[in-house]
Amino acid sequence: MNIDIGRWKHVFKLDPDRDISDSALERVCMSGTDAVMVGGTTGVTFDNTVDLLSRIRRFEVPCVLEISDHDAIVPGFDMYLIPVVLNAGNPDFVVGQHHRAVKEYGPMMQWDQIAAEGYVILNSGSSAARVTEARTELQADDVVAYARIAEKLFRFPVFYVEYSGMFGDMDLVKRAAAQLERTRLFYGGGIDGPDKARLASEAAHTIIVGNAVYENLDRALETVRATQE
Ligand code: 1GP
Repeated sequence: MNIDIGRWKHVFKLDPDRDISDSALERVCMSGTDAVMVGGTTGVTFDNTVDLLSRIRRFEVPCVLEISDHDAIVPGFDMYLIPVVLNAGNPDFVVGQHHRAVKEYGPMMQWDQIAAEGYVILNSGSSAARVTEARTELQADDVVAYARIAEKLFRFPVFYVEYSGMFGDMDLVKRAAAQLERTRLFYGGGIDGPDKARLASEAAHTIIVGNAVYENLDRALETVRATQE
């Protein structure tokens, strides 16, 4: 499948470590979202990732894997997104894990299916911040600088502003997005219904909805239409 992340406005992120019923998964996959991203911070294994992929594959929606653990790299996704956490305190999340993965799988990697995401994690209370030891005390200027680094220095196709678990500062997101010419700004965190989806879509190029799928599916599904208005 030909994947064009430059056209995505809305993505659902599903966590292989969380339960989702067949009927809920069907509604997510048939929602009109641009893609389903599989990813999580903890408890992601090869087995639960394969299981979720095979269930999503009953539908036509593009399905991409955001790799968080190199033991859970599963073939068969349409694309692979590799986070590079620009504000990680632990250098393992900047390039260490990537080095180990490429050392092991380098010869068989299909680079045209792989894209890096320059991440900035801003919710200090999130597991992503804890695991990566992210330096979350950042001002808008800091995030703008990271956006420039992501696009101008590293030429990453994606700059991901991650507030996982809380709704973030949309002015900051807007300022970061305004720096970007080609790199796509993904925003994720606390989008629990159409109102926040609308606000986030006005600030970011692409919005990511995760937790709401598990907390209130009806409202999560309403976020798709909110990005298309
Ligand atoms: C998490 O950015 C995503 O990686 C989505 O965040 O779970 O808060 O929607 P939420």
